[in-house]
Amino acid sequence: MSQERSQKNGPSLKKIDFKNVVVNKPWGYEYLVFQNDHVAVWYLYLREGAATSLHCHPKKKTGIILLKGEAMISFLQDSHRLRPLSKLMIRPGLFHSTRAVSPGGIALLELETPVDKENLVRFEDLYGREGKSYEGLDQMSPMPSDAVRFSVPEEGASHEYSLHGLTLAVEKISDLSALWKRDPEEVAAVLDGALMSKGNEIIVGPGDVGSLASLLRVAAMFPPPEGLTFLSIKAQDETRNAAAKAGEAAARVRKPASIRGRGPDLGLIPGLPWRFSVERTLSIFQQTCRNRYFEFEAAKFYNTGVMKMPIYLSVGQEHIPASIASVSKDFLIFAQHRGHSYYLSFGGDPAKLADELLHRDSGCAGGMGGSASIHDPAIGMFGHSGLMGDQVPIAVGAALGSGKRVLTMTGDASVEEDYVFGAMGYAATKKLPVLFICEDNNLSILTEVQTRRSWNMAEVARSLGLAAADITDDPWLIAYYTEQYLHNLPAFLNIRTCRHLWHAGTGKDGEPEWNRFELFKQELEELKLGKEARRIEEQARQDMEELWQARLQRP
Ligand SMILES: Cc1ncc(C[n+]2csc(CCOP(=O)(O)OP(=O)(O)O)c2C)c(N)n1
Ligand SMILES: [Mg+2]
Repeated sequence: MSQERSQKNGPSLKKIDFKNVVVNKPWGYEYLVFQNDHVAVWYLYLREGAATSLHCHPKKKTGIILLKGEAMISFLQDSHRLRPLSKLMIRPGLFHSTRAVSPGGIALLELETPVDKENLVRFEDLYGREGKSYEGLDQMSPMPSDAVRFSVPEEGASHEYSLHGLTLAVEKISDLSALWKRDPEEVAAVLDGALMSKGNEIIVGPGDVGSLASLLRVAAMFPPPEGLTFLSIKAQDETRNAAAKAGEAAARVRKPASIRGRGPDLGLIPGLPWRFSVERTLSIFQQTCRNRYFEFEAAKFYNTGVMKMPIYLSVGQEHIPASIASVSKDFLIFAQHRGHSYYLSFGGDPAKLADELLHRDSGCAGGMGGSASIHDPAIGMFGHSGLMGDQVPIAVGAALGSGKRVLTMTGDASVEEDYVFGAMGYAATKKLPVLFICEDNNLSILTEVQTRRSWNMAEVARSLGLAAADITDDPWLIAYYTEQYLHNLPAFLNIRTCRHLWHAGTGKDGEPEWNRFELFKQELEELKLGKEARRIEEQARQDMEELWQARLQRP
């Protein structure tokens, strides 16, 4: 294999002296900053929006330290957002890709152990390099004179470097106890020496990256027999102050999750949006926008009098099914009167929904259901009868009879019906695969929850034996719970939300308690996805405007 590769790419990589070259990549560049017999340290720069291939090193472990900008690191199944000075270890064989998500691009250090540039398997690549090996000589240029190069100091001394508002130091030390006075948040990466077990096995060795505090904790019990050479990284004071200010600003926007009760923060998990991939976040937002603008267009035409039946719009709540459907669309669906966004999110055809509201034969229920009874066997969605809450026992019966996974949605009022409790209890007893969603907009037409009942539905569901949570309508939080609960059905999710328009019809009673659509967009700005979000919203608005125009032009 390596012979074949050296024939195609020129000399074997083992013969190239990486100390003197910069390797140009389609995403930016990288160069070697340090190498000894155990570990190679590379400096990588990625342009904004660029990404490394989804690749692995079957025989190498990789330590990553983010120095500048915000990165998204993706694995086969999940992604994590990183900010400086994030650090992580990637085991041999783990596929990963790093993407620059901040405007100035990102800079990072990668530690590879053992040193072997040929040990690379590319799986997916934005630049057509799938299955190809490391770059050849034609991609290399001379190292610039200002490039950082680490060198190892004398015992007890350190060599310091300044980079991206950080101080990096290579230190050689035999007695680590002197380091206890230092900031525990410093990053430490071992370059030489190791912490050894009593049985003489390496516990922490070259290429391992972590916090200085954890290194010292382990070293107190398992000291390095030969001392350590390690790289330490800490923020310079001005950088630290700027980060602290940014943190305070973020904390002002977001109240702590400990605030219980109805509100936009109930049950929020700090940092959750950063754990979602950009693609997934944007697809939830896109579906939300399509649902929302479908409703706005429907409202416009309702106001002209072309629709003869009442309309139940989901504006303010339209992102809830979008979030649930981002986890799985594999459900039979039993919603109630406020069901347009369920139909659209779970794969319903918007043209058929518009036709249904216009009472046409071509509607999803042949024009006979209307807004309150959206029905389409094509996507496994069953129309509501009008008797509040009766969709719940019917949904449980469907799960029992079909063995399929079922989603049933109620409001905070319909969930109060006695047959809902019996059906939930039966689902718990028979362990039926039903996800019960309550869109708790605090209103039964105009009557608030607190004037109707003193109990909490999530507690009732828990007492019946279901997994249950009472949360705000944050889109990431809904997706998170849906994902958790899919492995633990039956389960109940009470989602506190706000209806922005009248119970039936298109009027407005005033400002909603909170505006989740605006909060969603604010969070997207914080995630640096504002530009993409604006494009998606505008596209959805246009699509829905055109769709409704086209429906109305038909006879
Ligand atoms: C058994 C029954 N009682 C009363 C009604 C009249 N009704 C229709 S919708 C509604 C309020 C529904 O509130 P909720 O379930 O919270 O859903 P939301 O409209 O808030 O989305 C009521 C009282 C009904 N259709 N069925
Ligand atoms: Mg309600």
